[in-house]
Amino acid sequence: MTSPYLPDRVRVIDSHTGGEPTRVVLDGAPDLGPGSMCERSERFGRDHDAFRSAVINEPRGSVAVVGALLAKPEDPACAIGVIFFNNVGLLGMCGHGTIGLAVSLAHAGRIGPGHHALETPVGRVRFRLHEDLERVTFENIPSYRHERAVTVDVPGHGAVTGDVAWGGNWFFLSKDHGQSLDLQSVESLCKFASSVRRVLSERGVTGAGGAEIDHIELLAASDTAGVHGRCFVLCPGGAWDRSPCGTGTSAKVACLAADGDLEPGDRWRQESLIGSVFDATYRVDDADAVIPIVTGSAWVTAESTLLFDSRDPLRTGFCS
Ligand code: PYC
Repeated sequence: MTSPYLPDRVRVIDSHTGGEPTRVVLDGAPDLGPGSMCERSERFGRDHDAFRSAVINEPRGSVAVVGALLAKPEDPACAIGVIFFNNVGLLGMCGHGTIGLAVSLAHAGRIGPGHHALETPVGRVRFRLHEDLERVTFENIPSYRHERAVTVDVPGHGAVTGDVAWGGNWFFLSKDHGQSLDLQSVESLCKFASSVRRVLSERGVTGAGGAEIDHIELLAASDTAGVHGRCFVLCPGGAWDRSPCGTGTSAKVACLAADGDLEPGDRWRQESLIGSVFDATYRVDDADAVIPIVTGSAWVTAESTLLFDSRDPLRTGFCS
């Protein structure tokens, strides 16, 4: 058996977007060979899981961190290619990660303010880094509601109704959950949302083409002036999103648009459990698809070199 690819050192830049961390891998990434970003992402997931885990998991990372692996874009319209990953696997797209990536690349002197295009495994994402080098506005991939008002019976809770929507990841979005969306309740929110996810899977409720719904988004009204909604998002590896979740905000915008509750250009401001806010709107493209446009801010928290000593029994990380 060949030993997994893991260099001795990997340089990273860490940031947080509304409290949710992103770790951009600057060097030391495995060679993923030729092909589309989607093919290379599959190769990364299949052949380099040890690298993913080593960079993102404890003891060098945590369950909340999302990694961004830079990869040469295939799409000539894109100057940057990226594969997002987390504590348990890969993400199609990541909104807070896109904002963190943009601010981190600016910090590293690789991009300046202005318009850029990013190739992700699920499509092209355009973004604008604002002059303050903190704010980023990204235009997500086409987002849509797949199923409206799906009701499942969650043991110990009863009927829970929500929509299934795509915003770059698959979401079940519910306003009808009976939970209190505050920081003190985070443990019970995680348990509740995990039960919802399990029941959806058991009942065969999926995204398009049988795709697993791996994000659960609970929504409520916000008490903050000028903010339209508050959310809790459970991510695939059991972590909760400290930010308002860029792909989750996109999925919400797609549902609002489908219900006729948000017109193109109107604003939807969504806050997280810790009060960080994403400002969203959308446009309709030539194919009549909803293109969510999301703005948030990120700050760099560290420039570091991760060290992987071959004698360290935990060099490939662990997930608690
Ligand atoms: O911001 O899209 C997002 C996201 C997905 C998972 C964690 N954050």
